Amino acid sequence: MSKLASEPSAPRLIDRTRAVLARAIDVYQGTPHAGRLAALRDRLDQPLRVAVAGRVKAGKSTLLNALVGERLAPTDAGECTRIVTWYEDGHSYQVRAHVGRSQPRQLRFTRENGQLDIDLGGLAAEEVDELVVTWPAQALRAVTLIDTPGIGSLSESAARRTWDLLVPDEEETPADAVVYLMRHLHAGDVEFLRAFHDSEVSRPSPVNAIGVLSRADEIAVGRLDSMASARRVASRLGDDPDVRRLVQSVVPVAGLLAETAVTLTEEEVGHLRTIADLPVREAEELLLSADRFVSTRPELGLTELERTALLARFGVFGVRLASTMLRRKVAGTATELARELAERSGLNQLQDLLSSLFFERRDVLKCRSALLAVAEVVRVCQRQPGTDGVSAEVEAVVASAHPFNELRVLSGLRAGWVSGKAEVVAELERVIGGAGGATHQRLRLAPDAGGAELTAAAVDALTRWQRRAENPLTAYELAVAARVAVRSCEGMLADLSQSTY
Ligand SMILES: Nc1nc2c(ncn2[C@@H]2O[C@H](COP(=O)(O)OP(=O)(O)OP(=O)(O)O)[C@@H](O)[C@H]2O)c(=O)[nH]1
Ligand SMILES: [Mg+2]
Repeated sequence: MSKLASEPSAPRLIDRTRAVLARAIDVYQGTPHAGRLAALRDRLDQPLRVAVAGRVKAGKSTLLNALVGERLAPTDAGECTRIVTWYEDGHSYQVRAHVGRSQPRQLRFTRENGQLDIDLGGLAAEEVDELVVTWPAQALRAVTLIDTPGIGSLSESAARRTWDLLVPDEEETPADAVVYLMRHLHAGDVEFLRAFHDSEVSRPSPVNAIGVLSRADEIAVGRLDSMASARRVASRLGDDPDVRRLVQSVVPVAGLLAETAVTLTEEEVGHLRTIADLPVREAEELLLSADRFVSTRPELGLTELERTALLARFGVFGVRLASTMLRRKVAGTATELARELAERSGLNQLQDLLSSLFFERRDVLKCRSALLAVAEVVRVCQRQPGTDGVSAEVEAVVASAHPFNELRVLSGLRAGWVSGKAEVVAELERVIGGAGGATHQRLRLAPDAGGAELTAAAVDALTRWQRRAENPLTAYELAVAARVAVRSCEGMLADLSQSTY
């Protein structure tokens, strides 16, 4: 990541958060909260925790696999889909089950066709609080991913676990951010997201949630233009005021295709070539439906088993798209095909969004989680001497840290509390980091923009926002937001003056 991509004021916030934690650890030494506070301090140095949530069978585990680049999360009907499962980076491969307060148990696992299969060793899914899969994987270095059982699932206890993980009654939220999958928006989704955002630092806040319109290939029943339809639906959802209040953005992703793209095998490409070699019309007829694809043209050279396997990995849309791309020579090799499919599945766009909205803001999101948790300890420990001091420090950081002010303005904009001319509001949202925290994103410049260009644009923006902040005709809320934008511009200029080009 370039130097400019960091949050201008994040280091100060993280230092202040560390200081609050150090004081809290001191004050609550010897109390039952000491361990939890030490864990919170350590968490600041650990990867960001992102949960993948949504209704039953929304495609959560499949999408998680696409993000990791391996088929680790189970996507069948097995027991493990009902257990909250953490996927974290580490030096060795291991799976541990957390059961009550006892020591985590090591579990045995196997891999078949790239798919991880965990043996619960006689434990029932209901007994297990969570599974932790440690897996050396590049994608997990920056982020720990948490797979959750579907909300609204048949098993109430499984749904309850997801709820407890994301919206706990007492403890801190274990996840710093959430990718929320929706197939189409459901009343239950809105309720869930509201509860997730119901917290002190910014209420309600779309800052730590991204919406994914999942299983996007199914929206136009697998037709080749499915992704274009899905993009239209996602953009409508993203403009819906109810949705804008809850998630930052909604992107369509065909998760199954994405998962297959990142784990594509030469054998699968060989099978697709058999279909690509057919005359166009014959291939189209064969792919009219899943049934037809499996049971007609026995002379094709693909067994029923192979065809079923292709459908399970690609879906009808994926088989159609991939075979068309091979036929039209858009992709010649397995590597090229994988790249094209990943792009068209929407995976790359989601990854860009995760990078600019979550990873570049990771310090702010982690500090937010940590301070919320300390505030909770303070709330339940009113009698412990020193509590007042800790409480005052938490409040001071939460109220004054610039990144939190940016988040607050962002929430205000999303909730419609701050309003103004459309282009002014759009610029405000960008300047305070709503489209990503990097300087070029805030100034709407190309990623390779040079220092002089960035500086000139930052100075312009500073002047504009100073004028708006000071103009007596500016509405009160917008003037407050404009002062935050001024501070963001000053932060960018301070960063730019320290960067070397
Ligand atoms: N066509 C299509 N099928 C998908 C997609 N994503 C997932 N599926 C299929 O939908 C089923 C459920 O997928 P999962 O990834 O297990 O969904 P989940 O949300 O994790 O399900 P639970 O954990 O049981 O709630 C599987 O059969 C997947 O192959 C997609 O993008 N397109
Ligand atoms: Mg699942």
